[in-house]
Amino acid sequence: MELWFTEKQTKNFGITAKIKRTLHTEQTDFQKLDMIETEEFGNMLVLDGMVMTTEKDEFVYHEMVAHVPLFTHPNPENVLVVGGGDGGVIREVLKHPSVKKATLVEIDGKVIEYSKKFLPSIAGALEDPRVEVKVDDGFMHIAESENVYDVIMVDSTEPVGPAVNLFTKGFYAGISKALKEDGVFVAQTDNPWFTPELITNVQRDVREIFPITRLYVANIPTYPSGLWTFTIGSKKHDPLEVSEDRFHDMDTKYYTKDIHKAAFALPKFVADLVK
Ligand code: AG3
Repeated sequence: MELWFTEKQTKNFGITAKIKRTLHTEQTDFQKLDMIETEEFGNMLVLDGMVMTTEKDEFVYHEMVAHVPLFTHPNPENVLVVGGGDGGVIREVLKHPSVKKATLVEIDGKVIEYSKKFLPSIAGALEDPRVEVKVDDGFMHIAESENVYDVIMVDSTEPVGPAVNLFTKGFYAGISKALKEDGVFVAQTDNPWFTPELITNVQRDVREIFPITRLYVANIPTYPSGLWTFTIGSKKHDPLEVSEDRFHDMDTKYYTKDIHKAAFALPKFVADLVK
């Protein structure tokens, strides 16, 4: 019998993948966790029915969350990832030689545990000595941090369930306080086809707190609509003004210095959301 997994991305539309086998299913303290081996995208982490990452296309999201803010900052040494328990963003962060310490604050220890088990090419970096892993509430961690981080990345789930707080203006204000005076932050902000208001609202809130606020996009086939957005807030450094000599070679599959610039060129209907 053929088994298929469907994420209902909206009430009326979904994405479907043929299942080879289910590797793990569990209701954690925070969410339903499924690890599925799919025919097309390799192992896939699903939380509350939503695709979080797959072995085949994870590199796009993880590279674009990490490298855009890290190349924007001239010397990122102390970096925080909120969420991202699969370890993909941390793996990319560690490619920057300037980074001395990377802290991961993930609320759900089970995400870390099963990513290490079934997504080793993504989660392996969590064992690096520069990494500190905290199983804790990212919102609280931010509230308690002041003037410590150069770059903060918010690799959250959708603004339902455990991540609701991570899409509030209070959280962005906390991030600003947790950053040093020339800090940069980025958050994944969903897609312009099914959640346009979210993009507009986050942009409005971040703009009230950070002098430089911008939106960029990447193509991620397993996420709703395939066109994903990221909102960047920066105190001093403009991601569009990174000098050529700051880019250096890096082992990536999506991010390049041309993509860094091109990602900020928005289709008109997306640009209209953040006018
Ligand atoms: N975090 C953002 C995933 C959002 C996908 N949404 C959905 N499938 N409805 C991904 C975590 C990867 N490190």
